[in-house]
Amino acid sequence: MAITLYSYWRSTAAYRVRLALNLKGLEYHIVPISLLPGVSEHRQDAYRQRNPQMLVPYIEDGDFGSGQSQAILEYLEEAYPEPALLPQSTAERAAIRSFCNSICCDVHPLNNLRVLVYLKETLGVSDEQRDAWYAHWIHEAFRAAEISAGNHGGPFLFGTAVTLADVCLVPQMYNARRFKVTLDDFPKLVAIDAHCRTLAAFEAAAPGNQPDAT
Ligand SMILES: N[C@@H](CCC(=O)N[C@@H](CS)C(=O)NCC(=O)O)C(=O)O
Repeated sequence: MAITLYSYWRSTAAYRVRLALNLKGLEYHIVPISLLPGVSEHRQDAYRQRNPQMLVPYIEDGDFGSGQSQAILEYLEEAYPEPALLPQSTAERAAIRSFCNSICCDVHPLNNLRVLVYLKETLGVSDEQRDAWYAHWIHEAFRAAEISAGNHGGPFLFGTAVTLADVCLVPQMYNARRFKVTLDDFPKLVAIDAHCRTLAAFEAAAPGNQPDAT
């Protein structure tokens, strides 16, 4: 079946899905959806008819279609189980999902484009205040992650195999750097991120290597 991913090069949520697709060795076609202010293809009718949530990513796999990166990651794990991005152990799977939620539910929604635009354009906060808001929520989650990062050995977040935890960590690290958040307090996360990015699947998913990167 042909897989199509509606993606934006800088979207951390789309970056997660690109990573999972690459790690599973799946072929897919990218349709770029520009989130650039003034372009906003994700808010236009053509895309809204496909995904009324007006967010990227969105995936189509034959007749199946879904938005929401977490739902897509779980779909891919179930539909294409090999190589697995979750371990066999139920407890470890829960721990990995817990980390993923700390990024995808507790950080990302607070720092999403529409939130940052609302802070600035509707509430009138300065660029400095907006950036402080952004860094604050990153630091909250990364402080917790840094404490447990060494608990499973390395070189990945949960030991010797790449998992969905790394798939969620690396895009958030990219986004933190994009917004110039200091990462000095998180040496273990920095090392894990650097290791992940040596893998070809991560390199191919990187924002700068996407067809719509500018
Ligand atoms: N919970 C969603 C979040 C998706 C999301 O927020 N995508 C961002 C890009 S990373 C987006 O489309 N933003 C458009 C906007 O904020 O208007 C997911 O995990 O897929």
